[in-house]
Amino acid sequence: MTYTPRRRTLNQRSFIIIICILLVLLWQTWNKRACEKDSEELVEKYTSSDAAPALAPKADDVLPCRKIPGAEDTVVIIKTGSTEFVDKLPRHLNTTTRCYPNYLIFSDYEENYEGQQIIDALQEVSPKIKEEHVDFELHRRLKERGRAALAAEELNRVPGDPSAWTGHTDNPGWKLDKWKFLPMVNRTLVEYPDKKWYVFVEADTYVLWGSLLHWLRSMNSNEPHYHGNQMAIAGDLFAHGGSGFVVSHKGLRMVVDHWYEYHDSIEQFTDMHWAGDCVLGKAFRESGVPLTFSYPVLQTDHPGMIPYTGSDGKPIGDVTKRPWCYPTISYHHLNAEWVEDMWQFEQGWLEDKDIKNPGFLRHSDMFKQYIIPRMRTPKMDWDNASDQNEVEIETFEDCRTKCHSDGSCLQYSYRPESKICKMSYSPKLGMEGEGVRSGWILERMWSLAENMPACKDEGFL
Ligand SMILES: *[C@@H]1O[C@H](CO)[C@@H](O)[C@H](O)[C@H]1NC(C)=O
Ligand SMILES: *[C@@H]1O[C@H](CO)[C@@H](O)[C@H](O)[C@H]1NC(C)=O
Ligand SMILES: CC(=O)N[C@H]1CO[C@H](CO)[C@@H](O)[C@@H]1O
Repeated sequence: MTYTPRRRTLNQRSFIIIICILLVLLWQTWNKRACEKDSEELVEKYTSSDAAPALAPKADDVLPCRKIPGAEDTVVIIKTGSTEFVDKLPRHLNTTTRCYPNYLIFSDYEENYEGQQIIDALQEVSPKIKEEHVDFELHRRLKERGRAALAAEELNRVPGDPSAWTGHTDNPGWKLDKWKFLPMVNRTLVEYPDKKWYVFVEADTYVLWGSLLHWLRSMNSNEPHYHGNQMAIAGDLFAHGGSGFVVSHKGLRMVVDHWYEYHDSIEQFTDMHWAGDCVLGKAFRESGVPLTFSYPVLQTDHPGMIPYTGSDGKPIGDVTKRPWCYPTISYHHLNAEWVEDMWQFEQGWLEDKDIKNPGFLRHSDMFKQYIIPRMRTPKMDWDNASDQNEVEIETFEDCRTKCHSDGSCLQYSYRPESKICKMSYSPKLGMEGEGVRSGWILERMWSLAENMPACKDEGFL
């Protein structure tokens, strides 16, 4: 099958649909965003901020992923923060960034980390704000004393702690985050003034590089493009930062010009706002760069949490937006182990491909090639996201039997402490979850995959 990428236009019918989606998104946003934004944490193992001499580039040009057409024309920009840095960034440096001929890393503290230059995204914020604003307390501390300045409670996260995946707005790293976006975008154009595509991600985002480049090859970077997973806060549409967003050269130029002109008022708006990706989205709109809605190609969530079907196990009602049929490019909320796992998977996927045209992955491919093989039965300390038909039962085995005897049950989870058995009619891999044991019925997963109605012309957006 070949897919002709098509651009979405807003006719009246889809306008009504979009309004509905917006209302739902707005609701979700207010409910979730406040506590969902990336947590910024640090593990004690961080040792020093001593600048190491720059290392010679690693021999990465042998990796097939570097040779996919379009790689040279694309810059990946990773935004992180000092409080989550050690937990999340090093893994990217030995996996994902090895595939990127061009990339930049922005944080809230400038340093040379094992040969990797980290840019302080806040460098261009107005001096008065940096010196006086309460949000910059952490930034001032870092500047003065380096990472040793991070307080114990800013470091006390255990890797894999699920609560850390949902973030907390009182984290000083989070308060700084919203200020990073426009200066980062501005600096990116300074560092790479003539690339075609700029892809902005966070340290817990995973991008399927082959799929991404396939998508970019179908678009014209001389047009103003800003593609992202659409969200709205108080009527301002924007691309969700954690899902990653894509900007063409033309689009970047336009927003940077806008920033140059409206620097002060944008900073004032940033001060009143809490979401930097939203502030940036507004700047894109005001500079004349439209947002292209990119759900479900770009995802806000973890690969284990993608809803491949409705909660009843049936194909999702809105057949024009079944993730099942769409290409997939990004996921969010991945810890370092997942980043590595996805990267290894993608390298394997590329292995037997023609590197000049490796094609792309759909969500349905991911389900069959990535998700099902990881549903190894049963897993301890793993929450399979089963959430239906809760019952109290004596043992894990009883829970398993109960699921098997219900023809629609696909998976189950058991919490020995509370003796709660949960089942689910929709397939999800889930993720790490302490004190939960999970199981899946693989034959049923496979037959669900085989019985999905054929896809139509879902392509890139
Ligand atoms: C990356 O580093 C981690 C931690 O040191 C290691 O476990 C992993 O095997 C490395 N991955 C690759 C692809 O080199
Ligand atoms: C954007 O970057 C340029 C080049 O470094 C710099 O001169 C300019 O001040 C920056 N713009 C703003 C608004 O900070
Ligand atoms: C990841 C996830 O959604 N897990 C759900 C699975 O079930 C537990 C209860 O066992 C829920 O609290 C979780 O939300």
